[in-house]
Amino acid sequence: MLLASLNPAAVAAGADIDDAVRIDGAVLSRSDVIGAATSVAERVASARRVAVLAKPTVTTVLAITGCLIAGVPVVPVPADVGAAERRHILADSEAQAWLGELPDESEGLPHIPVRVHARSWHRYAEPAPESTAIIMYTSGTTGPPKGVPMTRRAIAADIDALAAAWNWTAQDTLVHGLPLFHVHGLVLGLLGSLRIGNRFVHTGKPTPAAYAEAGGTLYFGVPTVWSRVVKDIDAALALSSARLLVSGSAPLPIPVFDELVRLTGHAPIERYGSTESLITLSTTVDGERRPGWVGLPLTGVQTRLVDENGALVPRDGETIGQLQIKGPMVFDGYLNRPDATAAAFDADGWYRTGDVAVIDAEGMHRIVGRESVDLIKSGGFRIGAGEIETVMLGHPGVAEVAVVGMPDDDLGQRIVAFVVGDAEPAALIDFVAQELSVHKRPREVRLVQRLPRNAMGKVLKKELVQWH
Ligand code: MLC
Ligand code: AMP
Repeated sequence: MLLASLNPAAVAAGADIDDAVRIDGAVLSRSDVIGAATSVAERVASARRVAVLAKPTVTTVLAITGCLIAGVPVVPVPADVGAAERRHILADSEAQAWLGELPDESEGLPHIPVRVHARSWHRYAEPAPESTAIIMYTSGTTGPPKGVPMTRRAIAADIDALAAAWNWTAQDTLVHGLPLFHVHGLVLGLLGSLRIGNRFVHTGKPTPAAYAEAGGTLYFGVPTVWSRVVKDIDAALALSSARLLVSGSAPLPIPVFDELVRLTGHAPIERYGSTESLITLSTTVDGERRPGWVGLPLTGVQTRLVDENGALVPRDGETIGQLQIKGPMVFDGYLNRPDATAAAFDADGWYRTGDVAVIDAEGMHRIVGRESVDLIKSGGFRIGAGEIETVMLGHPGVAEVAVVGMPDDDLGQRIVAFVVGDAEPAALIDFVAQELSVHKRPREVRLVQRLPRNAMGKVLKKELVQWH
């Protein structure tokens, strides 16, 4: 069973807990989750695919869990989604209805409400391991986000591998305040908890104070969260009673790692992954936790480094290569995108992560960066420069635009748009927020006379980052 802790027979026989899920001021027992989510399952069972506006609420938890019980693929839509991105996700995924909360504009789809207090004790057969559980949208360097179908088998394999690496058990209380429309918050945080059977606390926002108050044993955060925690001494001290602090989704700066050790007494666990591959590398509960390094392959994972010609690169801890991965959690291909799928795998089935890394003789991995400057990580969100540029070029005040990720102490990278034109910067930022999503809007728009270009007319983005 994918969501193993939601086993109706075991819960009826006494394996219930009063506080399986805490979110948005509500507390659900394990039998509440089973009863209410099964009631959702009954309502969606005939749908082919449904969309869920994934705000951090009980409704979202029950909607997604209900789809997993019924075996209906669910499309989590970013809680802060804008119009163009919403239209794209709905059209591409062919979702047939909105389940749970409705967005501002339903795009003509029918609505299936989630009744938080309804209960059903119908028993569903477990869907096939190869069936699609979730279709999650993620940005590439160009074009609109691509759908990544995730099988139940991949999700189960990933959670089990992480449980082994972290000694994650039903005795844990897992705390995070991350979005429920990405791998980190949804697949690891929520589904991981419902599989393993630990208590799950969602703090709404991942603020240091909320983390400090939650009294967890296991905490998940993106590096921005941890860098804010170490600036809040009281919150950091409160986390010393935890068992494990885990960082992922973007590089954890070494000074933040060191400050966490100093203030909480915990060297954070670092782990690495992506929407396509789920989590594949991690340091372990009883192994070395080396600042700047993301650890060893999880159970079943193989990795290799290659150069531009596909030749293997030595594992000497110094030579940089393109990171490729195989493993039971890696996806099979993008939805409706055979071209992108073909580009993502080599002839032997290795997934090209797009990251460059080094591996040392012990098998420890360090992520050096991305192959492309056009894939930005800001606050742990993956954002395609091309996607923002396309939207901005649709604004009448923009003649040319180049979007880059500038180094930022808090966010890792900050989205900055260089624009040739006469648009008003604040209006342009709002325009992107309305079309794509709030977390994809540039932090800054800089109006310039011209963009630096090479002889072929291509914008020199690395120069743009360095000049400014
Ligand atoms: C933001 N603000 C702006 C702005 N951008 N104001 C004007 N112009 C802009 N361009 C405002 C916000 O609305 C907010 O206002 C305030 O500034 C602070 O915003 P912020 O700096 O963005 O902070 P916050 O909202 O707290 O977001 C930081 C964060 C968030 C860390 C909480 O980035 C986050 O949730 N990241 C998690 C991403 C994630 O889960 N990634 C996992 C991908 S899966 P106000 O008024 O609201 O305060 C993956 C796989 C793996 O990667 O390996 O895990
Ligand atoms: P996403 O699809 O949003 O999960 O983003 C995946 C990308 O995030 C990876 O390809 C990496 O570039 C980056 N990433 C994830 N975890 C880490 C990490 N621990 N260190 C550095 N980069 C990371």
